[in-house]
Amino acid sequence: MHAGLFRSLYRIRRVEEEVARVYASDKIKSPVHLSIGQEAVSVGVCDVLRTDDVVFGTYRGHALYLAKGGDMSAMVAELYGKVTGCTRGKGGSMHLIDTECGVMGTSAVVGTTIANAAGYAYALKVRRSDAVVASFFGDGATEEGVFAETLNFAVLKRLPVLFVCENNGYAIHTAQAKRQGLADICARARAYGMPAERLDGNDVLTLRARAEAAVARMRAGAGPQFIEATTYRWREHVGPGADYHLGYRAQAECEPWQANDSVRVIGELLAPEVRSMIVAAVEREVAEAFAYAETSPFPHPSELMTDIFTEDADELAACQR
Ligand SMILES: Cc1ncc(C[n+]2csc(CCOP(=O)(O)OP(=O)(O)O)c2C)c(N)n1
Ligand SMILES: [Mg+2]
Repeated sequence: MHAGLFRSLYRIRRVEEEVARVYASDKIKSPVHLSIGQEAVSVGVCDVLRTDDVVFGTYRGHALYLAKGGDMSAMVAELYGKVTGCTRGKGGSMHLIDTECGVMGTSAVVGTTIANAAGYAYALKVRRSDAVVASFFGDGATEEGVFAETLNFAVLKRLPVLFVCENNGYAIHTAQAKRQGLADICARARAYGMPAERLDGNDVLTLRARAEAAVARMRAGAGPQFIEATTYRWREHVGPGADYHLGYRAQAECEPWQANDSVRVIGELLAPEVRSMIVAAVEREVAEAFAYAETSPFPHPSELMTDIFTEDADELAACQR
């Protein structure tokens, strides 16, 4: 189990470090919201999900997409805007999807996928499936109306949704305590009638165990469950660099998180030769993913008007003119 968790954590860390490294070249045609430092939340939860369980997430979605089994080459090609990307180069970093392995979508619009997750869970319930849905969102998303409405509905209908709040303490540059009258997200979840627990988002083993228990309860029909994972974003809100010079947070705040880095902690549980083999395989995979993105073509201009949602033939014809 430790080897699998380390592999999953390390490949997310390394591909994002590469994204950050090549970003200045302007080959990546998309804003990037990096998960570096937050990987363990996606990895701990997704490790207990089946392929037919699904996840919905946010623009900070590289970790979730990869942890749930999304194809790395298709992700990097998507960031490059290439036709081999997971949305054929049309979505970019903020709109990753791989339905084959249950990554149903991520969105730039804060809070939207919380309701999408409940809708999918409702469909599962109607079909009497025992699959479950995990909905990932940030602490800022809990201030959106859709959060309140969805939690209420999920409890009412006993929907199999595991709500996972990745609480990194900030929405862009504003700390949680400056935004929330009651800075206790679990208390708000409990008020709607679901069990909720706050966990250390660096502690991938505890997260995994608690997610496993929550998923088992949902498969048995217990209805929605809530995990708040405390974590920390090491890089700037959007972009490849650090942002401590902006003054809204101090670098010292990050140091305890870095000292307890989940990638290193889990890696140290492995025999050195096992760790080296995983590291070498991941380095190859990352290099191949970037080579694939570099050499893939851009979409043909004729794709500009494909995959557009309109049932109105006149409107479509107008778009194509
Ligand atoms: C509906 C909506 N409102 C505002 C924004 C602008 N916005 C983009 S990211 C963000 C912060 C969200 O913070 P959080 O949910 O904590 O996620 P994090 O970026 O910390 O992962 C905001 C307000 C948006 N994209 N969508
Ligand atoms: Mg946040």
